[in-house]
Parts: sequence; C-alpha cells; structure tokens
Amino acid sequence: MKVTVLTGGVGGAKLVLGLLQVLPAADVTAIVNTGDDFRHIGLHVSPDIDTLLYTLSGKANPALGWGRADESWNFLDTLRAMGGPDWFALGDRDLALHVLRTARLAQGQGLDAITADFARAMGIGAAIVPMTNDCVATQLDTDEGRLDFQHYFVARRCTPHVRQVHFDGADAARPAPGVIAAIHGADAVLVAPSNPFLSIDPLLAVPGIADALVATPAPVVAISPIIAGKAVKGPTAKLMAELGIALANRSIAAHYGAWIDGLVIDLGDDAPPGLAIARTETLMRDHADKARVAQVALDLAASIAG
Ligand code: FO1
Repeated sequence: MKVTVLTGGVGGAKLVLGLLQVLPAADVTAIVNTGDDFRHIGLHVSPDIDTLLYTLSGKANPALGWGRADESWNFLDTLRAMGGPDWFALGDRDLALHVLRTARLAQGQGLDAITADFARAMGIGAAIVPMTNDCVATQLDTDEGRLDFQHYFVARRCTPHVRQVHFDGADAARPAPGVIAAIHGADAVLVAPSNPFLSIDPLLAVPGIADALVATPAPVVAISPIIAGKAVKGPTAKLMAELGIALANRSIAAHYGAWIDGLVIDLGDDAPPGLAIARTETLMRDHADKARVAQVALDLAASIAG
C-alpha cells in the first residue's frame, strides 16, 4: 500500500515513525516542509528534514524534540567564546549534516538528492523528499516586524504576536522531483499532525502541490494537531488565537478545505461536518501510540477509498 505523507516538525516525524511500524519502509514517501530552512553562519540548515532523519534513524533527542541524542557541544562553546551567534544551537554531530549539505548545494546538487543520500547513509528505507529544491522561507508579520521563521521560533520563542504568515519565494518554487507523482500515485495521502499554518501551508504554497492534492484519486486523510481541545506542542494554539482562528477541528477542516476527505480526531474533540472521521487518542507518547494513530489514519483512508 503506497502511502505519501505531508509532514513537518516533531509531531509529523512521530506519525511517520508510526507509519514505518505498520508499513514496509519502501511503501512510505514523506514530503517534508523546507520553509523552516535558513542560512546560519553560512550553513544551510533544514530543521524539518533533519528532525525526520534523526527520528526515523533512532538518533533523535527526545527531550529537545530536535537535534541528536548522542550530542556534544564543543563547536557551539567555541563559537560562543569567539563571539559568534549561539542563539541557534548546533551540536557537533548535527554540524556534519549542515556542513555536508552546504558543500553539496554549493556544488549545484539538489536538496532532494542530498537528502536521499543522508537517509540512505542513516539506514532509512522510506523516501524522504523535500517539498521543493528551491528556496522558500516562512516569514511572519508580527508586532516586532517581519521575522524569519527561526528568529520567531527560536530567538524570540514564539513570543511576538503574529498577524500574517508568508512563504517567501513560494510563487517561483517548483515541487521537488517525485513530489507530484508521489501524491498522484499513492493509495493514500496522509497529512501529519504538524502545525497547519507553519508546517503544512508552506507545502501548499508551492505551485502544483495543492492542485495535486485536489486531483489525486487517493483518499487524503489528515490527523488533527488538536488534542483534547488544545494543541500539544509549539505555537499552534497561540498562533491560531492571534490569527483569529478557533482552536477546533472545524477550523482545521476549514483551513485545509475540500482536498481532505477525512480527519482523525482525538477522542473527546469536535467532529467537523462533511468529513469522514475516525476517533482515537491522538497524543503519541510511545511507539505503540504512533503505530496506532498511523493505523487509524490508514484504516480511515481505506474506508473512504472503499
Ligand atoms: N530549536 C530551538 O528551540 N532551539 C535551538 O537552538 C534549535 C536548534 C536547532 C538546530 C538544528 C535543527 O535541525 C533544529 C533546531 N531547532 C532548535 C528546532 C527548529 O527550530 C525546529 O525544529 C523547526 O524549525 C520547527 O519545527
């Protein structure tokens, strides 16, 4: 059963890990948000790709939700001592990915080919595909002015009040090779419980991807990021309040619109009208939770297809 999943951030990585417990890795394609990517001290950092690579290879730092578990910080300590920027923590092992990625991009290689090589080197069988090889940068209009994503998310810890979210460069971006085919050719397309406004919307802003989601014959099932009326991690709840969007599944369904066919929601939460719904406990604590949520989403997709 070929499954394509749209993902970004920590929540998305958990769902993909759950999928790999219930499907052969060769059947899974993850299309990953790259709107969080940025240049930091000359290095190209791709946080959502790296979070997924670390999560799927068992190297993720569970406490932090980003970076690696087996990490040391000599580079960062020296950088700080030399007066360099230490607001964005780069671990010694993590640094190897950024250096290698930056060098290969400078040689003209595509982010897709680089990411595929990294996944292979880390023993990951699933296809990990960036949404685009072009530069798309999530930027936020806030009460502190227009902020790049990492400045908002890390340097300012999501404190500024967001008025609007932009995806700079999206209009000129092209889906990475294989992205459209993975959406059209899937037996099911899943939307991970990532932040819809910061992790999924960048994907939809790349011309061609939203149209492919509308046109695909595959059922499209989203897993709601809302759990027990709240949003688990990150700025989703605060952001939705600032954007004037009710923290409810009906808002998620309305935001995604006609291209989703089903929604997996938490046991006690509101069921939006007009969508096929499956209920389960959507908080993913351990591997069993992740596999269960993935299976519920696949079962809903199968029932819609049926
Ligand atoms: N998030 C932080 O809150 N603080 C950091 O210092 C930090 C460093 C970092 C380094 C590499 C990387 O891949 C991710 C990192 N993140 C950090 C997380 C990152 O900002 C987020 O994972 C995504 O951009 C949002 O999902």
